[in-house]
Amino acid sequence: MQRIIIATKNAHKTGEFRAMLGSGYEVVDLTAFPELPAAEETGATFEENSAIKALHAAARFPGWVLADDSGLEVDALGGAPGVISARYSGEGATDASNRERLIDELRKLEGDSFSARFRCVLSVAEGDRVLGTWSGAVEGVIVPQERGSGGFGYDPLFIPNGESATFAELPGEVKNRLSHRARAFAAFREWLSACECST
Ligand code: ITT
Repeated sequence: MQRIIIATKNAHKTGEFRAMLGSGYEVVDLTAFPELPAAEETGATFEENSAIKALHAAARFPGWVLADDSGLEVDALGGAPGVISARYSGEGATDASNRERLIDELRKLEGDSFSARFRCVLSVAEGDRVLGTWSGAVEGVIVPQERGSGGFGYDPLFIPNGESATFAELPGEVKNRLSHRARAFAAFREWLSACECST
């Protein structure tokens, strides 16, 4: 069985990668290494933070590591929360407190649905080198009331274009087909199958 290290402490992301990879892979994330300090996400873009996380883990583990930096951009908020999606509500932020802040910000505006997209940038690093970077996005709208209990993060507020349900209401298989992460991951897999290398 092939082993893949995902440089994340977000078990929801790992679960989605595990589902997208299918059987045949042993997927390990950083929750298995609680002593490992978190990478400092000081980048101004998803690309920079994805590379920071991949290199931070690759310095500590042999072989390849895959990192995911992702977030939500709401047009009416000038692209916020963007790269600070995980920390939108400040110190001690949780998914619930971040959603609450987003709803508060949107209630200050006119309208009841707001164009938005999720973005994901994946990086693979080995040692001190980033071997590749792949991006994916999914367009949709944000509604300012929570719907559904699946997924994580902003999923209960996000309806992807072409659907009438939020990512938290849609089955996981649907999210894992349409999502920003699925799209970035498909690009990564295409690269993987073209390059004569293995993890
Ligand atoms: P790691 O850095 O350990 O990977 P993290 O959750 O802090 O975990 P990010 O810095 O990439 O990861 O922040 C991503 C945030 O964007 C995440 O906490 C969610 O709030 C949001 N997000 C990303 N992908 C999402 C998705 O598929 N569904 C809902 N929200 C998502």
